[in-house]
Amino acid sequence: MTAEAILANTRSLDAADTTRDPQALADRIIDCLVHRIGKDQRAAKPHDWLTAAVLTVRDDVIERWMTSTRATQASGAKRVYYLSLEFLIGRLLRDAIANLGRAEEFDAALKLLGVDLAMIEEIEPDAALGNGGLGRLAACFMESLASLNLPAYGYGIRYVNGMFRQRIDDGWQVELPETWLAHGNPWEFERRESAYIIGFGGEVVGTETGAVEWTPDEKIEAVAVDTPVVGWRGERVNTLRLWTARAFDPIRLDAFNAGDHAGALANQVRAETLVRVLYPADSSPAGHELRLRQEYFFSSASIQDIVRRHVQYGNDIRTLHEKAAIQLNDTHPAVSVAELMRLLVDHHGLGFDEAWDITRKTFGYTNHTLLPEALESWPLPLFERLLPRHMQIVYAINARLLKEARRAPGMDDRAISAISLIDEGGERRIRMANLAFAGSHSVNGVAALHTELMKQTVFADLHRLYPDRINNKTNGITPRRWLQQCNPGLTDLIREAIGDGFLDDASRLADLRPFTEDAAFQERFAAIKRANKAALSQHLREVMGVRLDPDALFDVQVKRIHEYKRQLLNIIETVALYDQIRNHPERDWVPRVKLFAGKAASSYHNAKLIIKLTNDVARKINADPAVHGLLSVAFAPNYNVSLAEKIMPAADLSEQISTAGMEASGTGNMKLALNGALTIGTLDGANIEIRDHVGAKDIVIFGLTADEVAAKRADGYRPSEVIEAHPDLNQAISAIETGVFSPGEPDRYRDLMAGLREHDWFMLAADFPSYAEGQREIDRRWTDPAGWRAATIRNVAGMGWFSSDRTIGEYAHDIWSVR
Ligand code: 26V
Repeated sequence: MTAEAILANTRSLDAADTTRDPQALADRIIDCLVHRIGKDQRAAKPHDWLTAAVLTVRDDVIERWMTSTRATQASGAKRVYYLSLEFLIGRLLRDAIANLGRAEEFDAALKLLGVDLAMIEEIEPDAALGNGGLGRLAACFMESLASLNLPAYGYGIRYVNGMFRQRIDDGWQVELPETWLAHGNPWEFERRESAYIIGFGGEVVGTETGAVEWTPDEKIEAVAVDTPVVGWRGERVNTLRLWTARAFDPIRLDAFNAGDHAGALANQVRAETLVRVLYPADSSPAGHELRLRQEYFFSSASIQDIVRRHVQYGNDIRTLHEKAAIQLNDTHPAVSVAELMRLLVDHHGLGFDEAWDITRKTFGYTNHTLLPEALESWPLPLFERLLPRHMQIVYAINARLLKEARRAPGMDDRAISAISLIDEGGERRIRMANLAFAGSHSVNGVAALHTELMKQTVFADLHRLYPDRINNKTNGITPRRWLQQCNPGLTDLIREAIGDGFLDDASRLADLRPFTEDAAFQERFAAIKRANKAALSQHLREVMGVRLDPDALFDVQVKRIHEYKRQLLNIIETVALYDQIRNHPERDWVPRVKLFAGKAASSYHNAKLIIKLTNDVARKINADPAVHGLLSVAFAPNYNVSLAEKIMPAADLSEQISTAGMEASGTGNMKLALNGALTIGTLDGANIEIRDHVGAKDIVIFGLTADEVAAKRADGYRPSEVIEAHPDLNQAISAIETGVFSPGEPDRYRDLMAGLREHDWFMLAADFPSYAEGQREIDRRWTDPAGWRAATIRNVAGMGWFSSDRTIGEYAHDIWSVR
């Protein structure tokens, strides 16, 4: 069949395969329940209904999936491969049925069976195979790739335990294992036929022919597990391929028969350990051997799979870059560069130079952070012990790179050592960012400012050597999940106003602009926000017992807990506000709910202390009748994609208050603004571009710029002077450090506050006065409801550009050269 015929076939499927009759769909669900789950309708538990619904929709998805795959095969089109150690996909049922345009039909069918769709959606496990922004971006990208009808595969690891579940015990974070696979996973397909051997350790020897042979002393099998990714309107279904591990030699019978039962199964345990946990940190690499093993395991399996597919379709290995574009999501898969070189040279007999040329044309690398502690590097002895052949390849790449650098004008010894793949200062380490940079034809940042800072800081010398390589691709979010699915009320209102074209082309949201001053539209817009806030309040009342007044201003900061994100700035300002309200009860205070949520890396002491402080502050403020109805504070436990889907539509104010220069982009900032929150933020990451798109008067910007932060640091910043000059700030810090919020343990926050007074690395004190002023500006705007509503509607109208469809369109055109 020709590609056109296959595509035509896909279209005709639209009409053929989907029942639009709820009764017929209900019959199919029952059929699944009986024949595939083995349950009678009366005995079925909520989980059985969920599985039956998933299997039913999955059957329809499979047809499209196969058609998509066949069409790509037949056309010989170039494929995109997105390699990421994290995919924070969340729940999939609503996503699938909404993208197929069948949500109402499923709702009606389940109703006929006495089952509430919303209820079964709520019990679907939230697949949290990621930490935060980087992982969620990968998930949004997968959805946009399918929606833009681009043939793409995501490659990652099928962690048995994803992100930990966070419980708050007496205000402290407690980490519990998340068992998302406890009831099985009806979305996935294990592909035993797609398995690869992954080697570790051993020896490398030269053979008589001059070739090199690596004999690993440990082998683990990587087995593919596929999940379909449904694009908008179901046009294309792509594959998320996650690797699981199996022992190459699962049981050693000799050991077993000799009575060493544990020893006999050691290989299996070792293999399972590899995919057991997601590293629950988003900075400060632990430098653990297991993490490097994970990185190589998934890189090798993915690269082997990509090369096999290329060759299997009859292509010459020398044309790999014409048929495959591989994007490295941060440096976590950077060892893929050496792995592809190994396959090209050792297995396919290419010369080093030719292999290097193909490798560079194939890879692109995305950087997601400039934080020095998050830049990965591996101790050379560890790398060499685990991957001896790759070590040789890294040396060879480095020799070439440094030769080129030495020939370039103006490269002194300092520049050469900064460019080197090997950090020679102290214990020798391999710099994964330099390897990824050297091995790629494109290196991109994730927001305009971040990309500029990449050129000036971490990659300054590499950028001088390769001035055309760094480019910017500002992040985006999928408007299907982050507007249509999470905020159906607002979606319906927008559809009524401007039609539903905005779901295909988010830039059409700009058509909302004529409605900004329309009183009737404003009323309905506000009523939807009010309803979303009431729903969130109800949810938080059920999960944590708090009562939040939906008529108060919902001020939210939801993201990973990190000092650079400055949750502490928000808390200290909350304490200062609390003081002011008590000192001036006669003033007209705007009732506020301060909502926080986010996880702290388990080893990150200060981040965990900030969670405790938030809860200590919440307890005192919420119990104080003097501020009752005016100020309340809540820390919602276990922030994940599903909770984000409830919070984004209910927020009035979005806190994006990182120290300028430190947040690469942010994507929560986009989700909140798209759902009609105003932003209070610094000129950092994508906040700058959000300001440009929504208009400077509809965002509250405060604080130092990135340049000013750098200049202040260079000048010798003295936070104690700033603190003493601002009595509000000083008083709030004093209250916290003397135990006003922790009477049972008055010294609990002494060191944390001393850190502020002494060095304040994140410049919280420097930004406090303008932040507090920004918050009072927010209060003034809130007291003009029509003005507030107009501003939030203009925010929604301006956010179309932040669709991940736009971002992926740019990657496709500028980096991958795919249609
Ligand atoms: C580093 C490490 C170090 C080893 C342990 C595991 C681990 C996991 C992740 C990372 C890097 C995290 C970088 C990251 O998440 N960056 C965020 O990327 C978002 C998407 O581009 C962006 O919006 C955020 O601003 C940025 O912080």
